[in-house]
Amino acid sequence: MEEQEKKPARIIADHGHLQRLITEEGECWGRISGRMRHDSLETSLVPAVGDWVAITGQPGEEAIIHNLVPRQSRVSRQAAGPVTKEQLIAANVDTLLIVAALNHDFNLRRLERYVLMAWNGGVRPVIVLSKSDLCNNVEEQIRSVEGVAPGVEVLAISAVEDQGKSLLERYLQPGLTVALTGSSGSGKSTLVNWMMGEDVQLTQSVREGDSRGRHTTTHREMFVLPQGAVLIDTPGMRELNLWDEGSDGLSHAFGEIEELAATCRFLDCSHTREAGCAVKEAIQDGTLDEKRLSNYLKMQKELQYQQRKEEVATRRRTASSKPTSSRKPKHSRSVKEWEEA
Ligand SMILES: Nc1nc2c(ncn2[C@@H]2O[C@H](COP(=O)(O)OP(=O)(O)OP(=O)(O)O)[C@@H](O)[C@H]2O)c(=O)[nH]1
Ligand SMILES: [Zn+2]
Repeated sequence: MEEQEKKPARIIADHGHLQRLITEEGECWGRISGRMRHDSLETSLVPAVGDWVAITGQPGEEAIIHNLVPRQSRVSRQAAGPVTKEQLIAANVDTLLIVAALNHDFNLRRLERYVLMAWNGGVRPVIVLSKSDLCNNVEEQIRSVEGVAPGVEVLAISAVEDQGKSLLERYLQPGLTVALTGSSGSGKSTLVNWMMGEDVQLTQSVREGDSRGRHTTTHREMFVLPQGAVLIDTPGMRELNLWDEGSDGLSHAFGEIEELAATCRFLDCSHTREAGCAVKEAIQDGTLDEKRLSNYLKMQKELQYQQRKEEVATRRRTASSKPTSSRKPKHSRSVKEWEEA
């Protein structure tokens, strides 16, 4: 058989056995080649939304996906369930827009977790406080969020009053990819429609008036914005268990705590009861919030736990030569409903 020329494509939706692709010639469906599927058992490299791939096929036909281009960055969490593995939410993302509504008591600890997820995957986080029209102390709220996200831009917008769009422009230039995340009801779909300048995504208020119910509505995942950037609207997350591929997100997200920790008297200080603990001193003199420290310690523990589980799995795999897909942790842990925490 004649060797077909491979062409680049990007995955715009993941339907499991079929992938929706965008190519130079337009959109088409694609299927992962048998070879690639076989290899993915070893590598866990399964294409996700945002991935660049090499395909063959004629326009108008179903394409075959042969290779995955190495990822520049990733938005990912730990998959729910007993097996320690990554769940990739979006690949090749420049900026993660973390949306939180100003009319609710937004949870600073949850924002810290989203920020850490971004840094862990090599993605720049930006916090977008939505519905500013429903809040009368916007500046104060921005300051309090900035306090838990050093080095992260925090901005306020209102889609209803068309406020703040210009603040987002720098993340929306051609060639860039932005992803959207945040709690249900924070205004993500409204933000997509507002940025697109037309109703492309169904918002909660529309869905509620829809007799077919919210679960039957289709949800598009990728858009090309008028500004030129590609926008990925990620599916809602009820829980966010962290995943780190070694990007050291903690030192990005909690840099000031790690700097303090470096000056503790003991190298292995746990910052709980040791003498000469600079972190505890900072809490006593009010420069560090105790809740921020405990969230840091909690997430650090989660990531260490992930690492240990992976090490155990690797050792077992080498012992039994099992494929990656059957990596089992020593102990399984039920996932928390962190949204409600
Ligand atoms: N006042 C005001 N309401 C808004 C604004 N943006 C969104 N809303 C309302 O907030 C509600 C939730 O908005 P959605 O855009 O559906 O929220 P979502 O984050 O996409 O929700 P999920 O799809 O469930 O994840 C809707 O009733 C919107 O009309 C805003 O800027 N101001
Ligand atoms: Zn200490």
